[in-house]
Amino acid sequence: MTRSFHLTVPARGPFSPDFWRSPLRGPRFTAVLGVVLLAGITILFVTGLLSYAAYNPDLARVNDKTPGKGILGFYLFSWPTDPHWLYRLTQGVHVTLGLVLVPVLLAKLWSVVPRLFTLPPARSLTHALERISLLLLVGGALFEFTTGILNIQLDYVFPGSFYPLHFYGAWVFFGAFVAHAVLKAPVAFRNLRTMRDGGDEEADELVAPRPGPPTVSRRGALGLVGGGSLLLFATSAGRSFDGPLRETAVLTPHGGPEPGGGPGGFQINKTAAYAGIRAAETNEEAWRLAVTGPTGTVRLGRAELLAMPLHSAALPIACVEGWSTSDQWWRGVRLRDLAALVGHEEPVDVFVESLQRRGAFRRGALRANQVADPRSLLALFVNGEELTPDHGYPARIIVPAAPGVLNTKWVARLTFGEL
Ligand SMILES: Nc1nc2c(c(=O)[nH]1)N[C@H]1C(S)=C(S)[C@@H](COP(=O)(O)O)O[C@H]1N2
Ligand SMILES: [Mo]
Repeated sequence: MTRSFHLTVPARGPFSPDFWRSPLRGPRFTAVLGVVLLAGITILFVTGLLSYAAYNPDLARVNDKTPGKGILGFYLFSWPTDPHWLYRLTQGVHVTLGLVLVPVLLAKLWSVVPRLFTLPPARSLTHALERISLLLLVGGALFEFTTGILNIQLDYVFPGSFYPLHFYGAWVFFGAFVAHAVLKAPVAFRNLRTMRDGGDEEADELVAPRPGPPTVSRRGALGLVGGGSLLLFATSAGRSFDGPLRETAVLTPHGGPEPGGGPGGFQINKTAAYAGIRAAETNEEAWRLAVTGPTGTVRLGRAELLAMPLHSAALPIACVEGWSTSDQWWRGVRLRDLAALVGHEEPVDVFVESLQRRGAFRRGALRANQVADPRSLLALFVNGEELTPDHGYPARIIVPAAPGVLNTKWVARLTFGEL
């Protein structure tokens, strides 16, 4: 009588339905949280893919070396330079929404945890497949949220490897998420409809057979989750603004040290000291910018750059970590003028190298459409004064709508057209 084996042996501990007593659990509670996650995680996935495209990962393996991203990079496109706040928006949404969804995700996992303990582990092949996909779903969610939060909180715990981890993880997670949504969305929406119409809750294995006394109503529990999300929003959204609003972002570090006041008084990511930039290599006598193109290499000191036509552009810094500044007034030489100086009249890519010798951001590459934009500058001034050492003196890149990481500071060399 093997067939009835699991029915006759009483299940113990978390495997027993009686172990889970909360009267909150049920298909409706799970459905509300599930529908919020359906919308939220879809936005996270799309803005995440956009962020990856904005990073220009297919540029000569300079910006990103994720191996085998080939197939997964099928959608990559030239990131536009308009509107100039585009990355500020998409990445602000990605990071802020990711934080705000944490209480919803935790509540959702809590609401379905009894399902982890069903016996027998698999009733059939389809049931086995469904459970494996759930492992990928739960594991993928925990992995993506953890790596994302570590990246913004602890300042690149896995420098360089964060991108491939978060990128591959996102595809595994989203694959499992889509399968799960296709299977469960009809049930979830049916439950929400009967709830709206005041009908009874269906019998479901999520409902505790012998529930304990309630300590909080379902509405109250959802309120707690929503309150938690609101609190996270209120303490992190300020990272996308300057001035007093940024002070409200108490939960999340916003880049490097406090920037202080004055023209350079906006967020600093890595200081010159941290990057190992010495004044002896940036002063007027020592510093020469090397610009290379088909006609050869020219070396320009600051005085020669100042003698070229100077242009201004109001542009923000928008970091992959989700923080951003409002528009700052940059002034400097157009990248396309520097390209023309070494023989490129047509738009071309550029490879940018910094004086910085260590760290992930000492070099980067920009696409032709970014070089061509008249607002893309090798900036020498910000907000009416010389760049401060921490903002990249003697010269830095600033490009509209590009992620902050591409705005290389302390530029030493520009190589046009060889990517
Ligand atoms: N050489 C160099 N350039 C760099 C960085 C760096 O660490 N080294 N950080 C980048 C990143 S990640 C960001 S968000 C911006 C921050 O610029 P800011 O410090 O002037 O705000 O600079 C970028 N340029
Ligand atoms: Mo950044």
